[in-house]
Amino acid sequence: MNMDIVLGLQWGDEGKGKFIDLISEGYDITARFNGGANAGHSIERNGKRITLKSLPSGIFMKGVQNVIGTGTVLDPVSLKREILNLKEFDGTVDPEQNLIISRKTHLVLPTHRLLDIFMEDNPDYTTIGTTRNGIAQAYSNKILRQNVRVEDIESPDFESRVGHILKRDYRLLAGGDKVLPSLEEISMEFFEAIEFLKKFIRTETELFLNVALSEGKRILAEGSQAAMLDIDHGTYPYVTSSSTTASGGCSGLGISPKKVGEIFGIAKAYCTRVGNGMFPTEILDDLGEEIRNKGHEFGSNTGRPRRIGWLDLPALRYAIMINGVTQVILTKADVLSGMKSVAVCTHYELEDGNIATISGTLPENARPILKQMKGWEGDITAIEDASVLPEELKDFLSFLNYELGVPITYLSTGPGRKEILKLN
Ligand code: 2SA
Ligand code: MG
Repeated sequence: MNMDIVLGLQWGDEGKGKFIDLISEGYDITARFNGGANAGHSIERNGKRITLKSLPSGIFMKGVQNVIGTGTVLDPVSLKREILNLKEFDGTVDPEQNLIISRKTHLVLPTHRLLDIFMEDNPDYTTIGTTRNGIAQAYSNKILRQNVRVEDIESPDFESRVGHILKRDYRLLAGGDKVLPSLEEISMEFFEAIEFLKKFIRTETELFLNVALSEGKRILAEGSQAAMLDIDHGTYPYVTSSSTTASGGCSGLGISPKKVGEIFGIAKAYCTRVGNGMFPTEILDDLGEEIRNKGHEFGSNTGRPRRIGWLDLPALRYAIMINGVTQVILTKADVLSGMKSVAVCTHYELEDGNIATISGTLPENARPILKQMKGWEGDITAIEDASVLPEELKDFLSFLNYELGVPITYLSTGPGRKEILKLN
């Protein structure tokens, strides 16, 4: 059996949660391979919405095992809050039975979060526009080989090791002008959350997942953030600190690339981005505001307004290339309904007169070239048969199919759980 991967192709918030929710019934295991509490995967249950942060989307399903993989970073305080919230939202969920955490996952410490805020607000550092969850600080301490992992919580010297790191970090933080919570306060909250974490299964998930594959079980790897936020291949430095791409799925879970099956790439019919960084097709006038409001484009955890832009084909082709995407899922076309025309960036014109049709960065002084396409009218959310979609939307889809060279297999037609159409 193979592992399939779902990932975002733009700057996040493409609607990964909804698609995963649709297909996860066909899988035995869903697994997170990157990121942590910075993610926000929105899922609808019984007409109500919930945003998952560190938990995989199959957590609602009894028969599905949910893995928090080695490539993620885990904030015990945030996880505790997330699980308690989830139980309140749906009394039937039981993560003690169907959540499996990698022993090798690195922990996010309370000072990682405080250092993230400190660096974001300090003019001596580049402001990235992070979610302020301490993600970069946890990953960088992992790379420095100075951090603690889930397996360490059983060690008799865990408290003293963490205590040492917290004290050391507090000395760094003392240089800032922020009023800090007391060390005792954050330590207590952290160690209480560690006790809570002990209720859940912790194991060598590499082994668990590979054995599962050999037994014919189906795994869905669930990417967080998106290709253009990848630490290596994204728009550095305005990226997150993990490997968000398909190869990150393999390294983050310990699965061979030979065992990967489908790679589902999720893209919105327009683009959004939160945080700083290049955004060639950004719409800076009232239209951007209109799309933001219509599409509810605000950070699902932080509430930050998302920047809006036209669909960027050079960036999308690049994301499809580096991920080896086999199917594209297009979301939020309904948000553009009723517009007279819809634009798509087909290529960039470079300063030297050359053009770029595929690019992971906007070269200095390049100009995005927009193609105007006829917009579509009417409410498409109720449509259950692709053949009756408005002709202009069909043209838009065929244009994208042709330009991307990968089939668009699903079209999300509205925010609701069922509002998604299988194409062909
Ligand atoms: P971080 O916190 O260190 O990972 O931030 C670094 C950059 O990565 C971006 N980033 C995101 N972009 C979109 N959505 C994200 N998740 C949440 C959501 C965000 C929220 O689903 O809405 O609630 O605001 C996410 N996580 C990280 C971030 O904006 C920085 O550009
Ligand atoms: Mg999100």
